[in-house]
Amino acid sequence: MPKLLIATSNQGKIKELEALLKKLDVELLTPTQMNLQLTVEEDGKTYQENAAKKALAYSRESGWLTLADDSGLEVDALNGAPGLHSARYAPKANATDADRRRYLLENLKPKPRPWSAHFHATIAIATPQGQVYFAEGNCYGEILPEERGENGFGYDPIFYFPEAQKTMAELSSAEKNRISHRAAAVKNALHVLRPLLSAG
Ligand code: ITT
Repeated sequence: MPKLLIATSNQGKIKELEALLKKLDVELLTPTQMNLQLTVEEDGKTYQENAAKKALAYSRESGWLTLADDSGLEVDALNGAPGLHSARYAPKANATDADRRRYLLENLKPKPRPWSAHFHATIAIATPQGQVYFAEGNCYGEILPEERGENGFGYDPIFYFPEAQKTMAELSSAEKNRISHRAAAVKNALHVLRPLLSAG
């Protein structure tokens, strides 16, 4: 069976990507399973640059076809922040997801509602030969002033998805995996992934 390394240290992403890639005939590898601990500096100016950096670093190190995800939350009233910096968006060191949600709400407080926003995901697929392919996905909604729901990760408890009338954290994982930015990006990546895996 062909193998695909998922180049992320974010457990929430791993869980979602495992479910989203289940229909492919592929054995998924994780950095932990492979004892890979790489530090990739995410200093790119775009999601593509950061996703490519992660995918190429892990692919080079492991020798396997590798998929990385660079994603973020873009809030219109904050001119697209936290965006590329979503994972590091909080003034204090060692901040948690909860700290980042609190900080975002503090910054939004003076702004008039509704606080429209979208999640973005860029997936990069790197081959051991060093080629990189990209796929993108978005999910549109609104930031709520208080948290709702226990599922998901990151900004999910404050991201309201109007079509379901629920926050991302109130959706089941199966529901989130039907509508999320990551689901859309994976869907767009399949036409590249399938031939790469069967050529593998
Ligand atoms: P890797 O780089 O190891 O993949 P990371 O968490 O640092 O893990 P990113 O640099 O891509 O990944 O940062 C994405 C951040 O955007 C993530 O940490 C969350 O804060 C937020 N985010 C992305 N997708 C999300 C989702 O589906 N739900 C909630 N928050 C999300």
